[in-house]
Amino acid sequence: MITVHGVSLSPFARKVLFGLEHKEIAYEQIPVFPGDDSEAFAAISPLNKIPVLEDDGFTVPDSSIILRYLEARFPDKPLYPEDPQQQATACFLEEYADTKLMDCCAGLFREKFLNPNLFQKPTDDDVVSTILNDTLPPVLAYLESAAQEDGFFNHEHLTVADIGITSAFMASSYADYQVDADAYPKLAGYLERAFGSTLVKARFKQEQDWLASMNP
Ligand SMILES: N[C@@H](CCC(=O)N[C@@H](CS)C(=O)NCC(=O)O)C(=O)O
Repeated sequence: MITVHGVSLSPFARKVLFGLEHKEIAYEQIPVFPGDDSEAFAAISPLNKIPVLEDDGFTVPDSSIILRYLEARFPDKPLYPEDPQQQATACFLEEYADTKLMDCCAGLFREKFLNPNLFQKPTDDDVVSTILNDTLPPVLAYLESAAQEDGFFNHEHLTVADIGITSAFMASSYADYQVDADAYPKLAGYLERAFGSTLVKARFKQEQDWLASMNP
């Protein structure tokens, strides 16, 4: 049995859940929160971060490494292009989404959703303004230059690039952030297609159900 350790609203746990759901692999989830300092969690997550994947007693941390593991273990419905250059590009886009893009999207998510709704802390408007005006625009410009006009982000089938990029923008959607379609038409069009997909709709639904169970 496959088990994911990590809460669904973590953008990195979300990447793994996407991978499993795309490949139609049954899994269980243990909702470990970020910052869990238990000995049991430290034993399976040396960097003390979620997510961790468990497969019949074998454990592997880090969303990108987990997706690689899932691909090797369950090759059907591949997440990586076969062509080496296209594969490298998809992996780089995943890395870019996990770092540059995630810093912005997770910052908006933390300031505008987590802090006021779950942590009873006010939104820091200066942080939000710095992200929106300074940090995010060059990231959006790069993604606009890399996006396809149609279909998936930059390949004929869904890849880890789609998973990373969509997962980050799902985080910022909780902060009511939307990409400006006039300024970034290819990226906004891509996100409209991605957010309209069955995979993403089902993921949002599971996250909403989990949130509702936290605040009955
Ligand atoms: N590179 C890691 C990043 C994972 C990560 O940063 N997870 C966050 C939650 S979204 C976390 O556990 N943070 C806790 C901490 O840094 O102490 C991955 O891709 O899985």
